[in-house]
Order: sequence, then structure tokens, then C-alpha cells
Amino acid sequence: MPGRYGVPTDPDYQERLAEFEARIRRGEKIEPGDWMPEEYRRQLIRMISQHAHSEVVGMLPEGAWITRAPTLKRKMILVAKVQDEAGHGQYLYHAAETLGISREAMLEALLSGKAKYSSIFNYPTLTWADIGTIGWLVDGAAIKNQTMLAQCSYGPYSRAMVRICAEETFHHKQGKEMVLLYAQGTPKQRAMAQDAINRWWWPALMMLGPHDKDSPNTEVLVRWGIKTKTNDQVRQEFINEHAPEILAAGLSIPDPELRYDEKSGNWLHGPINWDEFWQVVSGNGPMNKERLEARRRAHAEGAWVREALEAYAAKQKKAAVAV
Ligand code: FAQ
Repeated sequence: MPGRYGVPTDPDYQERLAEFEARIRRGEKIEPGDWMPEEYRRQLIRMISQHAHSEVVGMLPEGAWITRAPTLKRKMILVAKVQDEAGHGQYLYHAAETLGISREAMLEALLSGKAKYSSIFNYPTLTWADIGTIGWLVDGAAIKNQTMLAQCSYGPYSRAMVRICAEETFHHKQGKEMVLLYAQGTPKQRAMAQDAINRWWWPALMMLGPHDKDSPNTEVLVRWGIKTKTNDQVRQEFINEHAPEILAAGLSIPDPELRYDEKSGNWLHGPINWDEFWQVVSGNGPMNKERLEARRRAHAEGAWVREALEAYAAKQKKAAVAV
């Protein structure tokens, strides 16, 4: 009979579980060959594969603007950023593979629409200011979440996060620099920056996950050191950093209830539209269909590359045997 978190209740298993949890409390990293509860493995595969899919789908909204970047410098920055996101997807698929799931199974789950990926990438990029705003707010939210995950108990995921955070910091800075520049620019540039903040502010808050009371996974993730903070804690950190910076830039935030609370030292926000969030998560956001179609097309068009790589690997193997 399974106990809490679906783990078996027999004494041998409980002993192993107690030792596993003691390792986590001591701050040790769990490595791929180590014993772990199946639920720990399942949660990690779920989270890391969703994260990998998010990085790969996350290339699409920004990729759409590479040909329309206003200067060569901005184009080079954007190309490097989109390329970084592809690399992040690679590290993360590798990290998930260490838990025993195959790359093919993860991709199949994404392409069939079964797997989740971040809600944020189902919104359209309507103007060039959206590219700066994604860097500032979306990478800003991603960094808050990923700095927390860099402390996580699973070694391969935590190490991938350290490198990813370093790269995301560059993404965040270039986005902030761009929006701050437009905020001081011509009336048209200011209006474009404000419009982008208006459209991305709420989705950026939502991407950090539902309120803690509606987050079924948080309890076990925190217990096993996969998450070291809850969704609401990370969201509060994001708001506390970004709200004063946006206001200092002379831009406004589309939340009439947003205010600084002296007592707690927090910027308090108004209600989040969770109906919109769940609609987007369940496939009914503005760009869900287009994003999946783009991934399916890219996968089909890349079939010849995968075949060529397999043929080359087989040839190398044959040559090695011959020697
Ligand atoms: N979108 O119980 P919780 C990036 C689902 S990377 C879609 O609270 P959890 C870089 C959740 O999966 C952005 N679904 O879940 C970049 C669960 O469903 P399930 C991605 C969401 O795991 C920047 C259900 O709701 N980052 O941006 C979302 O404890 C710029 C209940 O939720 C990561 O993936 C959502 N936003 O907490 C790239 C980081 N939120 O699976 C390009 C790793 C929740 O039970 C350009 N992941 N759901 O069916 C995490 O830290 C966590 O998974 C959370 C959610 C915090 C996202």
C-alpha cells in the first residue's frame, strides 16, 4: 500500500527513504546512479523535460524578429540569445536523460501536445520592444526561478542551472538596457516600450506558476530539495526587483493595486487572472497552436540531419571495429 507521495510503506523502503532525506537535509547532491524514490525521479523528469521544452519553444517568439532587428548590433545579440536558448534545451534534455528517459520519448510528448512547456511562450511578439521586454521580464522571472533551482538537490539539474543562469543574466541585461533606452526615447519609442510592458507584465507573473495553495507539486518538491522556494516566494522576489525599476524608468505597470508595503518590504500586487493562465496551459492561449506547428515542422524538416548523423555514427563504429 503506497504511503505519502506514493512511496511504499515497508520498513526496508522507509529506511532507504530516511537515509535519502537525511542526505538532502545535509545538502548533499543526489547523482544519477544513486538510490532515489521513484516519485523523486518522476517529478524531476516532469520538471526538467518541461523546462527543456520551454527553452526550445522559447526560441520561437524571439526568433521571429531576427530578420527585423533594427541594427546589426541588436541582430547579433538576438542571434546569440536565441542560440543560447537552444543550448539550454540541450543541457536540460541531457540532464533529464540521466534519469532514464529517452530524448525521443520527451520529444514525442512535446510534439503530440501531451507535454507542458511554459505558458509565457504562447503569447505573440507584436513589436520590436517585445524583444527587449522578454529579456527584461521573462528572463528576469526565469533567473529568479533558476537561481533557486541552481541549489536543487539533483546534481545534473543544479549544475545545468549554474551555467544557464550565467547566460540568462546577459539576456536580462540586454533586454533591460533596450527598454530603458526606449523609455527615454521619442514619444513613439516610449509608447512602444509601455505597450510591451503592459502586455508582458501579467504573463511574466503567471509563468512562475500558480499560487502556492493551487500548486499540487510544491510540497513534495520542497521536501526533497528540488525547489528551495515556493512559486509565490519567487514571484514576490521578481516583483520586488522589477516593479521599482520599471517605475523609475518612467514607465507604468498595468496593476492599479500595486503598492509598496513598508511593513513587509514587499511590493503587493492585485489579483492575477488565473483563468487566463489555465486556458494558456491547457492549449488555448493566443499562440499555442502556432508554436506546436512550428516545432512539428522543424522536427520533420530536420529528419535528414538526424538520419545523416546516425549513418555517420554507424560508419565511425564500423571503422573502429575494423581497427
Ligand atoms: N506554464 O504544482 P505546480 C525560460 C503547471 S524557461 C505551463 O506549481 P511546479 C528561459 C505545472 O507543470 C521557463 N505549465 O508545478 C527563456 C503543473 O502541471 P503538471 C520555464 C505550468 O512544477 C527565457 C501544474 O501547472 N522554466 O523562460 C506553469 O511545482 C526567454 C501545477 O503547478 C521552468 O520550466 C507554466 N508557467 O511549479 C527561454 C523552470 N506553471 O506538470 C527563452 C522549471 C505551472 O503537474 C526566452 N520549472 N504549470 O501536469 C519550475 O520551476 C516549476 O515547474 C514551475 C511550476 C515553477 C514552473
